[in-house]
Amino acid sequence: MQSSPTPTHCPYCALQCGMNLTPAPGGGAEVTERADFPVNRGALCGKGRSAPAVLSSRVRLTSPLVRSGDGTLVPAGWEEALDRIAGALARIRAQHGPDACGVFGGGGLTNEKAYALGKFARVVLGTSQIDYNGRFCMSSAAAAVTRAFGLDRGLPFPLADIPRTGCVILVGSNPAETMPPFLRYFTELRENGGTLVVVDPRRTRTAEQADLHLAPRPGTDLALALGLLHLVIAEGRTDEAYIAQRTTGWEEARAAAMAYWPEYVERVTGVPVPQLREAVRMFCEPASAMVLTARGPEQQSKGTDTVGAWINLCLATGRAGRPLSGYGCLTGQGNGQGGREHGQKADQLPGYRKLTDPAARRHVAGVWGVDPDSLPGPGRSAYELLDALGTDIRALLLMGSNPVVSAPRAAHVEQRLRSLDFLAVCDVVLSETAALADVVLPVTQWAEETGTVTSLEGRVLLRRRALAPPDGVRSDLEVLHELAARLGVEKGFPTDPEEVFDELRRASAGGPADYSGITYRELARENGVFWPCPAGAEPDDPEDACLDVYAQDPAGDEDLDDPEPPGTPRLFLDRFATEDGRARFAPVSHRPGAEEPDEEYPLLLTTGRVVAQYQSGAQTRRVDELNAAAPGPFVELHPRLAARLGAAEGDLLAVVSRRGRAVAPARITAGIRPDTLFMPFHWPGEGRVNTVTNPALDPVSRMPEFKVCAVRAEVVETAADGRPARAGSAGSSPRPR
Ligand SMILES: Nc1nc2c(c(=O)[nH]1)N[C@H]1C(S)=C(S)[C@@H](COP(=O)(O)OP(=O)(O)OC[C@H]3O[C@@H](n4cnc5c(=O)[nH]c(N)nc54)[C@H](O)[C@@H]3O)O[C@H]1N2
Ligand SMILES: Nc1nc2c(c(=O)[nH]1)N[C@H]1C(S)=C(S)[C@@H](COP(=O)(O)OP(=O)(O)OC[C@H]3O[C@@H](n4cnc5c(=O)[nH]c(N)nc54)[C@H](O)[C@@H]3O)O[C@H]1N2
Ligand code: SF4
Ligand SMILES: [Mo]
Repeated sequence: MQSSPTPTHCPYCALQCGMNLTPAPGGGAEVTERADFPVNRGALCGKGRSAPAVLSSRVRLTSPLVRSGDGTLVPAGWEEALDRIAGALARIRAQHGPDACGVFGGGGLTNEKAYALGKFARVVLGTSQIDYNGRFCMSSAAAAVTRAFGLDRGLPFPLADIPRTGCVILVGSNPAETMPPFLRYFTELRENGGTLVVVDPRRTRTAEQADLHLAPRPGTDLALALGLLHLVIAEGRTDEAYIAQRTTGWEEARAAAMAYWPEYVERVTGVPVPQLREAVRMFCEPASAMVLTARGPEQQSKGTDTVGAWINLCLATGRAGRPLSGYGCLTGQGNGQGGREHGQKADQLPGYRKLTDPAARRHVAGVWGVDPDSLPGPGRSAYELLDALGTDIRALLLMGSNPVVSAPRAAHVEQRLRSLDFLAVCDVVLSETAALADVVLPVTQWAEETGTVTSLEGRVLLRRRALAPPDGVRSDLEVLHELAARLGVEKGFPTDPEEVFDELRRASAGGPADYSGITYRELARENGVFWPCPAGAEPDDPEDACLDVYAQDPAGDEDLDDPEPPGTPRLFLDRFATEDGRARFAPVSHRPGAEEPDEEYPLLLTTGRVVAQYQSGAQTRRVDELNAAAPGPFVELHPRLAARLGAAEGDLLAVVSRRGRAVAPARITAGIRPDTLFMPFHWPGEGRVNTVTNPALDPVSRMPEFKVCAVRAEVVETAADGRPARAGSAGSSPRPR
């Protein structure tokens, strides 16, 4: 009998494209189009289409592994593996105290898993040492948005608003590679007469679609945004009435921007003055406009201030908290939004509550049935936690990340992981990090388990179980349940995701990210619910589950292709979520990157993504068709720089920083600045760019500077004959052009 398709969502990025999944007769599953989900209308990128390949037991783990006497990982039973983990955590906690046990989570985990992991750390282990890979992803935007608007939801409006605004400035985001189905929103924007401005040091496939492409030197977006604000002021384009009614802090922000004369900004950023003026004109002339940022301006040691400067530009021109206008951050991971709301972050309790807030501690401790005083305080941020492994943190439980490939200064992080007394990893595959563990637990994944994720729009979605997992694997929730029981906490860690979600609803009730009005029943009926969604009178009544009172269509009665979904699609239209309801300007000034080029390291390196690989590649490097499309790392560089280095297409280049070196073939393109190299970060080994990257942290968000560091480059082998080259490094011995 043919099984019927299950409507669900892609396991990868934050767009959370809808898809239908049908179990295949011989095992595995088939992806088919799900046209009713409005965000992607059936379109998928190659990763989504090929996602079932990672369900196959040929590429995944189906048995726990334990480190044997001779140092190798060998298959073991679940009881033995769980006993070993619980035993090690109990022993290390008894010897060194609860903070000697660390926990590291991921923004790909469902809301239920992220919630349970945070609760496990605080209630079972009693440790403050928990953080997650989302710190590497969106924390600077989250910090800036919280500071400005009082509430962090990546996009405060639905994607459906984008084609109807007048202009979008897209800063350091490359959706042509990172979210292909999202591009149609920009195509429609331009068809409707709106304009697209792309800010990226590279002429990406996204930049090629723009009306205007600004190519700043990496790490100078802060100066760029200040320069645009300067021009807005100089040209009299500020919205004084809006500033007076809806904001505070303008005078200081204004004074700071006055120092950023166009000619000075051109010198710092490399963006010509006429282009600055053109960007301001495009942004200010239409009735509405948006700024969207992604990792380009955020993954900097000044990411929080940089996003603050872009928000300032929106506030000064009255383009926030108004219909079809606003600032938004494009979250990255599948549950990048929900993963940052429910307690796996170092300083946070569920519902986006602060761990330092006594009322929040009382509320959540009440839901958990523990003494508020027993909850630990805030712990270290992701990189700082990884850097402390083997010192005061002796054991680590890791779920949903592969830092050996993805963390900055990765060789050092790898060495820290090796220096632990005990490492346990839950994963679906033997990732480079799992390969270092003392115990590896094989877990179920997206298609095999039910759970919720919150997409980049703030849309809470139900991912349904579509097929049975292979024998030998268990869910992350079962793992936490079993470990909690072994560590003396018998209750409070249910294995049924809906039960966990119902507890999450209560824990989040009244918090900034309020999910209390959202139920599995409603999610099963709807194409998602936008938070905040406080409970109605009868939260379990589907008619009433989420009061629809916040939903508003800004353009009145227009026919939306996405009929207004329940919850709160649009935030801040009446007031911002700050105490006085006003948005706050950030008084920011530009500062250089943590590491600027010098004689020894004369070039800038920036990093990012290609369409066919996902993140550390743990999943996508196991899919043949994706490897065929993107087989390995490369170094993108400009023809002029290539000539100076004596490098031809395909020559092996060593890219060297103060942290180490990565080696990959040259890919020569005129679409990159001549002072900048670009490498994607999806691969381990010799081509691992994170061996080179700088872990300098933003002082507020503690996000590392993945997008800027100083390097030199040299040819180590020519493609033509495979012989080592004699070429020197750029800056030291330039070759004739
Ligand atoms: N194929 C694929 N898709 C993905 C992912 C993946 O790994 N692979 N990951 C998902 C996740 S978790 C995330 S966070 C998103 C990330 O999505 P994006 O932010 O779109 O991805 P990146 O390639 O990291 O960076 C975007 C752009 O920033 C530019 N950039 C570099 N330095 C600077 C700078 O100093 N200033 C500016 N303005 N731009 C700069 C780069 O050239 C790059 O084109 O993608 C999601 N989607
Ligand atoms: N140089 C450079 N480095 C970067 C970035 C960059 O732009 N440049 N970007 C940063 C960003 S934005 C991010 S988000 C990080 C991401 O980097 P990572 O945190 O390494 O992300 P993934 O590769 O997605 O790792 C997820 C792991 O969890 C496993 N997994 C998947 N689903 C589940 C599940 O349900 N349960 C469990 N237990 N495991 C699961 C996967 O198999 C995989 O091994 O990389 C950061 N690193
Ligand atoms: S764009 Fe993102 S969510 Fe959509 S199919 Fe590709 S990886 Fe999946
Ligand atoms: Mo990310």
